[in-house]
Amino acid sequence: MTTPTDATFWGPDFTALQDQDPEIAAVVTGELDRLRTGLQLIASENFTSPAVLAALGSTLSNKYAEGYPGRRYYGGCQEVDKAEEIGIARAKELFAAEHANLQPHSGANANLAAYAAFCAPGDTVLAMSLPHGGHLTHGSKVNFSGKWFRTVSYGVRSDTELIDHDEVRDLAREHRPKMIICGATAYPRLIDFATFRAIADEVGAVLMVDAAHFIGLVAGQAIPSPVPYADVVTFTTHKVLRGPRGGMVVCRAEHAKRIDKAVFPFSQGGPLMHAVAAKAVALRECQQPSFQAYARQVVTNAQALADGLAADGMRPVSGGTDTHLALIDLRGLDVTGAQAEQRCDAALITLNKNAVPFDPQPPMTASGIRVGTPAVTTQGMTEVDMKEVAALIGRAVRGQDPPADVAAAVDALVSRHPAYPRG
Ligand code: DSN
Repeated sequence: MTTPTDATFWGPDFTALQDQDPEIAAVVTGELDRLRTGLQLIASENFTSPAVLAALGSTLSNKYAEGYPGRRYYGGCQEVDKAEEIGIARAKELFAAEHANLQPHSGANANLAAYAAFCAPGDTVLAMSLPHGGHLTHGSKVNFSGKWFRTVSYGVRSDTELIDHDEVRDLAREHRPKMIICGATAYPRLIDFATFRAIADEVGAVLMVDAAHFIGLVAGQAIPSPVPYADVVTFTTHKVLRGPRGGMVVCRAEHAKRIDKAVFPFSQGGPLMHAVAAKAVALRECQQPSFQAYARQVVTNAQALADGLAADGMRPVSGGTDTHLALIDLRGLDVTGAQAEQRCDAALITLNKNAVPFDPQPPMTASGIRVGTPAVTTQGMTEVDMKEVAALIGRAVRGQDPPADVAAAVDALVSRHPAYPRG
């Protein structure tokens, strides 16, 4: 009988996968090779640690645990209870939050829970428009948020490309929303949470901050926290935060019960306890001083990358970045976002096409690209490397050099900073 301490039972056993399912094993190794050989510049991705991956690949995946620690609908939850309690305590400490819920399966689920906690179908919600950098769950017509709620959208100013707080205030006064959402997926600047709080207070709205993109920078104390201002903060755990794929909610104590009920039983069933445990592992990593240095370097790298691209004729929207991402308008090069994404892909540079504010192109074409530095910073790149990355993007986007030549230069760069170094 194998003891419970046997690594083959509690940790990822890749040999078993290779023996029993070579097809899927080949996908897993193929993806690892892809990560190791290219430049990963998608602003919402990162490289999790082996410790996070070990928790994800553990037998905690087997356990049903509907409910919350100490109040489950299944027996045998004594071990997974500990993981969730440890994770909740770490989240509360890290974010100076009164309450934390680690169960949302994703950022979209965390947002669904926030809507469910504070709004009823038909209520008005004021949020940033998707074409100006918002998110699908901030009122898109193809999403539950746009179908079940009356969404009023704000955007950025055409002259500064910064959030138009006058417009937010005017719309809030006119429409008296039940909830105001701030937070974005393609907005490179800091968000003025104090002003959003003041507007929410003036009209009696709940303030929800969707911090998915930047919560890792908050955890690393590289940018200000929304927690003191917001009624509820939702986020994903796999971006700068560098945890497993998933969602989380932190909120004021007065909202704790309604948030917990909105996650379970309203919108989810059994939590993914292997993911909850992996979130706890990531939160501990975020508590280390080295994570603060990492978060600061992510921002330094994004600024260096934006500067390098600007010097090469690619315009950063709003003139630069304060965060982990830059939104780049390519109209100066007469290249669309879709063309740029495809050309970069051929040169082993992974990034995404993205609409720029007031974009004349449809979303699947787009006039820009979004680049982010969470992953390249995890693999140890600095602002010096970002100059080279900017030059490689420029070569790829222009499409004049053979993609294989750019790819060879990419390979040389990433070989100096390997993702998931071989042991
Ligand atoms: N899809 C994520 C992003 O890339 O920003 C947001 O959910």
